[in-house]
Amino acid sequence: MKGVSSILVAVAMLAFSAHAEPNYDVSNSAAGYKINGGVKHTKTGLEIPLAFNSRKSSGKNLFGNTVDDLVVTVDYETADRLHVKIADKDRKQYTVPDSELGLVRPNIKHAAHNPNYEFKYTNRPFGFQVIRKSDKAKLFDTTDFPLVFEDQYLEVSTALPEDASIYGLGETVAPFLRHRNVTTLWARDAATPFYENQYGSHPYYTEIRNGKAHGTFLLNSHGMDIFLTGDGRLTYKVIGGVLDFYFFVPKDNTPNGVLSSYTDLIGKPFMPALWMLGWHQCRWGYKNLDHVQRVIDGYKDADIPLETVWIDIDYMDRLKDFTFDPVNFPKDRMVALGKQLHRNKQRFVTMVDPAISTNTNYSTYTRGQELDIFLKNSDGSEFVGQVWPGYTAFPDWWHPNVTEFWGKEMSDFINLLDLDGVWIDMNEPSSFCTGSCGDGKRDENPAVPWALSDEEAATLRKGWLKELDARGTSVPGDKRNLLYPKYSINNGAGYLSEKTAPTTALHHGGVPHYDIHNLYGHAEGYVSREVMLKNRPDERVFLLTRSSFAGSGRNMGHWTGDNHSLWSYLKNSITEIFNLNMFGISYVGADVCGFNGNTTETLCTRWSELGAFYPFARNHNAANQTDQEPYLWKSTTEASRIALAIRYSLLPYYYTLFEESHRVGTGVWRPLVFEYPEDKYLTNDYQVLVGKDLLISPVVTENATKVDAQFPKGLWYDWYDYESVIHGETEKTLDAPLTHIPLHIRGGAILPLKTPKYSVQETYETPYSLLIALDENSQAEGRLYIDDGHSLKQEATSDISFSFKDGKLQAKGTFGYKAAEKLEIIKVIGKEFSKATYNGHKLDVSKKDGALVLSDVGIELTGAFNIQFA
Ligand code: MIG
Repeated sequence: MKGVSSILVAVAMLAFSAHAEPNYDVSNSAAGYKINGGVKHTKTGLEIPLAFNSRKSSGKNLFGNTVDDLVVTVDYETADRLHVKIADKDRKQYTVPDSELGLVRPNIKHAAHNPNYEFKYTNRPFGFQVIRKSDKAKLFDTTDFPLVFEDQYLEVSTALPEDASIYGLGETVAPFLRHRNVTTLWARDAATPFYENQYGSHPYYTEIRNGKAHGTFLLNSHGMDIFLTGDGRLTYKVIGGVLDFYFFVPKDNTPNGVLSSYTDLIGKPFMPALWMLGWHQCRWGYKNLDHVQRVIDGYKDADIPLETVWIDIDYMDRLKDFTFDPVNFPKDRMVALGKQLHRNKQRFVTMVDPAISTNTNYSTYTRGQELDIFLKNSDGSEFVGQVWPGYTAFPDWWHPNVTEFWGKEMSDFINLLDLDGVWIDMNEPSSFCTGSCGDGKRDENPAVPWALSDEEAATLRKGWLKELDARGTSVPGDKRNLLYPKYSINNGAGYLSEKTAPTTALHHGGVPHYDIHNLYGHAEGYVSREVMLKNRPDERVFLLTRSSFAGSGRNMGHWTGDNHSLWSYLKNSITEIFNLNMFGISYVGADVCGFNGNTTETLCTRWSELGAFYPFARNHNAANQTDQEPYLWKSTTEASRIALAIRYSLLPYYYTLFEESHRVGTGVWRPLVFEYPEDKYLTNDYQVLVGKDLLISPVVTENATKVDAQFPKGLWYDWYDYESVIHGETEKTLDAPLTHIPLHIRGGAILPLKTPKYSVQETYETPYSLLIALDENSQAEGRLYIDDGHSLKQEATSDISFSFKDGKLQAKGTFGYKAAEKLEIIKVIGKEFSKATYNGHKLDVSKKDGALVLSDVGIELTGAFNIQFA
C-alpha cells in the first residue's frame, strides 16, 4: 500500500502551500469490487449488485471500514441525463435529503428513449464508462481505477485526456480553466485564499473536449478532495455518503446545453425582480444613520444611480439579529429610512446572521429554546459557538419547528422595516471557536480569538480541542470518527470543526453535522425564502447568501465573499462569476472595489466600470478600511456614471437574459469558450460575454491603458462608436483609458434598450429602443421579454422576437403584457438605408454617429409588426 502514505504526505504539504505542484498518488492498490449475482434490468435502467473483490487484507479498510455489499443503480433518466448511483446495500450511508433542504430528485418512471450516451461496465474489478454516442468519446471511465467504498472514505477516478479542459469544481478562487490542483469542498468562512475551500460546495464540472461539452455532478454533501492531476485522470476522495453521479450529455454538445441539462436537475436560477438589477451600495462599518444618509446624498449629488442601500451588522444592538443599536441605528429611524428610500424609488436590504446570542434576556434566543430548534452537542446539550454577538446558538434548519421560530423572528423584522431583501452571511456556519466554545456560555463580550496574543490564542484553542476530544469523536449509535476521519481532506482551516460547528454536533433526527455541514447555508436559504414568501406571497423575494450548495440558485443570489482590494481579485471576480453561473446561480457579483484592504482610485475606477456589468452589482467594503463610494474620486465618479448609464440602458437586455437563465439555466455572464467552444478560447478568463451579444474586454491590471482582446468569428461593433468594426477570428489591442471599458456588440444582434435614468423604475418608464447590429449578411436577431418586473406569477407577459433580414425588421411572438410599452427609437448599424416604411407610412430616417436612426417610430408593443428598410 505504498500509495497511502504518499497521499498523506502530499495532503499535509498542500495544506501549507497553496501553489505547490501536487505530487501525489492515487491509491491504485485498492482491490475494488466484483459483480455479485445477476444484473437486473429495471424500468429505468439497470441494477448491479457488487461485492468487495477480495477477502484478503489488501485494499481493505484503507481509511475506514470497507462496505462489502453495494448496489449500482443506473437510470437512463432523460436523453441527455444519466444517473449512476453507487450505494451501500444496507443504505446506512448518509445521502443528501430528497427535499428542498437538500435536493429534490426527479421521479423517473421509464428509461429515456435513444439517449445521447451509453453506459458500459466491467467486472473484476467493477468499473463503468459513460460514452457519448455521437463520437464514442469516453466521458467518464473508471475501469482503470478500482473503486473504494468505505464508511468514511470513497474514492473513484475517471480517466481523462491529458490536460483535459475542466471548468467548475468550487467554490474556490482559481483560474477558470482548472489544471493541476486539488479542489477541497468543505464550507468555510475564509477570506478567499487562492485554491482553498471556502463558502460554497459545488461538486460539478463541465469538460470541453474537442469542441464538445459534457457535465458531471457528484451529489454528495460530505467533505471531499477532487484531484486533477494533469496526468490523465480526475479523482474524487470523499469522506462519507454515497457516490451519486449525474452525467449531462446534451445532443447539441454545447456548454450552454450542458448547463441547461444540469439545471434541469438542480433547479433553474430564480427570476430576479427588475430593481435587483440596479446598482447597490453597501459597507460594513457605517457609523450611524447620518453616515448612511451622507452616502445616499453623496450619490445623488454626484448623479451616480443608487438603487439599493444595504446595512450590515452595524445596525444591530450588540450585533444581535433583529435588534437595533439604540444610539446609532435606532429602530424608529431605521423604519423611517425604509420609508424614505421607498418614497425615492430606492430599496433597502439588511443583514441577518444565523447565529443567535445565548443571552437569556434576548427573546429571540428564549423563543428558540422553547421551540428547541438549536443545534445540539452529541450529549444532547445545546451547542454554543461564538460569532459577532458573543456566544451563540445555531438554528437547525432541519428541525420541524424551525419555520415557526425563524418565521416569527424574520417576519416581524422584514415587515417592520419593509425590507426589500435579506442578506444571509456567516452560514457555513462560521463560528470563532474550534467546535464548542464551552457549555452554557452566555457572555456577549468575549474576546475574539484574533485580537489575542499568539500565546493566549493558542491556550484558548488547546481548551477547545480538549473539550472537543472530551465529548468523544463519535456520536451515539454511530461508530465513525467524525472529528478526525483517517482520510483528512485538505481543509484550509485544518480540522473539520475548525471555525465552525463540531462535526459531532447533532441535527434533528440525530444527523451529525459531519454529514450535513455543506448544506447548512443552502437550507437556511430555503427556510428563509419560505418565510419571506409567506409574507409576500406575490413577490419575487430577495435573498443573498454566502454559503451555497448545488441548487441554491433556485432560491438565492450570492456574492463571492471577502475578496481583497487587489488587482488579482478584480481579475478573479470574473472567473468566480463564470463559475457561479455554471453552478446555477446567475445572480452573482463580487464586492466592487474590494472588501479587505484599502482600495486605490485606479483600482476602484476599473472595478466600478467592470462591476457595473456584474449580474449583481454592488460596492461593498470591510470595516476599518478607507471609504470607497464611487463619488469619492473624480475618475471613479466619471467611470461609474458612464458604465452605469450603459447598464441601465441595457436593463431590458439583462432582464431578458435573466428570464432566459431562469427558464433555460444558461448564464448571464459567459466565458467566450461557452459560446465558442474552440481551443483558442479555452484559457481566456477575463473577457466576458453578457449573454451572447455583448463582449466586455476589461482592464484588470494596474496602469494598463490597453487591453489585448480576442474576437470570435463575425463582426464586432464598438459600443461607443458604431463605426469601428472588428472583423472576427482575430486579436486586437484595444485602447482603454482609465474611465473607458471596451465593449463590443456582436454583429447579428438586436438589443432592446431603455433611456438610463436615476432609478430602475424611472428607466423603465422610458420607451424602448432597438439597436440592430447587422452581421456580414445584413441580418440580425434579438429577443425582448416584458412583464411587470416584480410579481412571482405573471398574468400576461410579452415575449417578442425580432429579426432583420432582406432589409425587413420583423417583430413577432406573444404580446400579452398589457401596460403601454412603446418602441420609440430604432438604430441600425452595419448597412446604409435611406428609407423606412411602417404600415404604409414613411418613417423619418436620419444618420447619427455611425448609425441609421429612426427616432420617432411610436409603435405600441401590442402586436406583431414589420418595418421595411430600403
Ligand atoms: O466576519 O457582517 O462576508 O460581507 O461585511 C465578517 C460583516 C462578517 C462577512 C461578510 C461581509 C460582511 C461581514 N461579514
